[in-house]
Amino acid sequence: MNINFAKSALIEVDVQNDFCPGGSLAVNEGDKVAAPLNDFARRFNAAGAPVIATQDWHPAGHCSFASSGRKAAEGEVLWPDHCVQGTAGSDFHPDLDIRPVTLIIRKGFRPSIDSYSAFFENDRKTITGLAGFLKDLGVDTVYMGGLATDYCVFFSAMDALKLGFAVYLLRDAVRGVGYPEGSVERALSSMKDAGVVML
Ligand code: VGL
Ligand code: ZN
Repeated sequence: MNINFAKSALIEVDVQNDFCPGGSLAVNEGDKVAAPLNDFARRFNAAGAPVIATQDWHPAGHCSFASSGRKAAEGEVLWPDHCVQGTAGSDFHPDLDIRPVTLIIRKGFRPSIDSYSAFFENDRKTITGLAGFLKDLGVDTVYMGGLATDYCVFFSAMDALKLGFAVYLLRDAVRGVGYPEGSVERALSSMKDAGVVML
């Protein structure tokens, strides 16, 4: 694969303990994304290209937790408590090599807005600042992997396209939640239809 490192960035989405086996919102084989991502991250780093890791970073009692007692809106999923700021579950998985990471974007820290995407929170207006960072560096292409295919990876990839980036999804470096049934397949086909290139 020929990567133009001068204009590309790698985005590693939410490779955190709570999304891996043993975590509170465990994704099947979630830990398996670390090895292929490490490979890419080392290559990007050696070439001087940015490597971004995102971190789901919720305050206790966050509105996305079923334990908050809130009623889910139509089509909304509430989750078990996960990635609470500063807990072991919110740490990057120990298999993820964070040495090549040049920027960590934390999201979902506002008590009453959830944030799946690395670019916009779920109100679709509040920005994380990642687009500005990438554009400032002259990046026009993003390579992406991580967790979960059907939530944070999906929304990040779709937003990246809308923001004008070319998007490559590292297929062996993503795993999905699979709830509701079929959500991984739907996410993959929507991404493909929208123009995400599968690698
Ligand atoms: C995620 C559900 C809740 C994800 C984050 O990283 O895909 N999913 N919070
Ligand atoms: Zn979350």
